[in-house]
Amino acid sequence: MLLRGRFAVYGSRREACRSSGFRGKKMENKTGCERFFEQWDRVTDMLTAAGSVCIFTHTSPDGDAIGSATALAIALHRTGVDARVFLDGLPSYEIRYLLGDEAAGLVFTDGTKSLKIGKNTVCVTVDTANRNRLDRCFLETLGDFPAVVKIDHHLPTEGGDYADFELTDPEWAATCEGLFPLISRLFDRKGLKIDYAIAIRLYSGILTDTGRFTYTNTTGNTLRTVAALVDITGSEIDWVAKVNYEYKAESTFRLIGSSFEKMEMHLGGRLVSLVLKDEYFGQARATLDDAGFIVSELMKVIGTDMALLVKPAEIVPGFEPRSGVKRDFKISLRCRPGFDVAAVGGKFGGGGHTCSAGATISAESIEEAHAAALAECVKALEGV
Ligand SMILES: [Mn+2]
Repeated sequence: MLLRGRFAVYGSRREACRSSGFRGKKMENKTGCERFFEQWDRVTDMLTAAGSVCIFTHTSPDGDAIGSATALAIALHRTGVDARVFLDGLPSYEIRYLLGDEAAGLVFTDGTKSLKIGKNTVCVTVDTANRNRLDRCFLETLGDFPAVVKIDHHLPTEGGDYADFELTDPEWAATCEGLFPLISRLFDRKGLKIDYAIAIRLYSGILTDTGRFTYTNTTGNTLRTVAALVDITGSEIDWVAKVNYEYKAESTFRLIGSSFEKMEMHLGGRLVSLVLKDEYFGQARATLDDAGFIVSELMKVIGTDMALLVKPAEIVPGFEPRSGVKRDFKISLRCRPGFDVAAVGGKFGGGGHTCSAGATISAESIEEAHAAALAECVKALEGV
């Protein structure tokens, strides 16, 4: 019943047929839009016919990842499809509201424990550019699905062609921006209307992936999409921005207190870096969740072109480096437009967007990981 074979439709600024793919009501180029929708119709027919649909997203999921996964699960569920989202653990606390209400019965946070793959179970990944961005436990199951569908907005990267069906457009500011016309199309065909539960999730994904509409990925289409979503949700959605950006746990403030004074400036202030050692978390009674927003704060220092944050992949209280024993450290990178931190992350097997990226570095000490990442940042800034 399910069709094997690669049916990728990429978006690209250079491809005329895609550049006007989803321009809301102003579709300048019908051919590109029709091609994309034809692919989507084919995919949704397959999903409807499938026994069940498993939705995965990337590791350390953000608002767009969880927003798009849960919005799609609810939408498919409404059309009578048994769709579930599988996560390897809970996402960070500020986006956990996306798992509530109508999504509650559709999301499983215990990795592959509840995952059952039948011969007609289709996998859909959202917001996941390449295979390695998936949690390892899900990566190993990809080959067991009769078909894999990818819906994404990242630029094509190495390891990105893991799906049988692909709907990718790098002009979408968020996967949620692309899901709005896709779900609208599906619902039109079924006589359904997008409601609050779906709209609030798509809004959350777009809000967070555009940094509250401040990043350069915010286009006219992004704002038209948001306008259509707010028509559905109503304007009483100020809480979404507050929950995502303003409210912080007490431990977060304590972590800021014990760490920010250790901030280092390099290249005359163009590069700012901060190393979050295990003991800072201990002193603040903080978790890695508390550090999630700090790299964006570093970019607020006037004169900064690039920011680097280094933290342990897991906190080890009382850690003492030992020669020859390595552990994992995570680097988070941000930069102003005109620079490319995705390339810096790529040097360490990571990646992301041009101005927002990350990677994991295996090293004996956090200082060693910091030095390695710093050297690549300096090269990127000096254009070496
Ligand atoms: Mn995204």
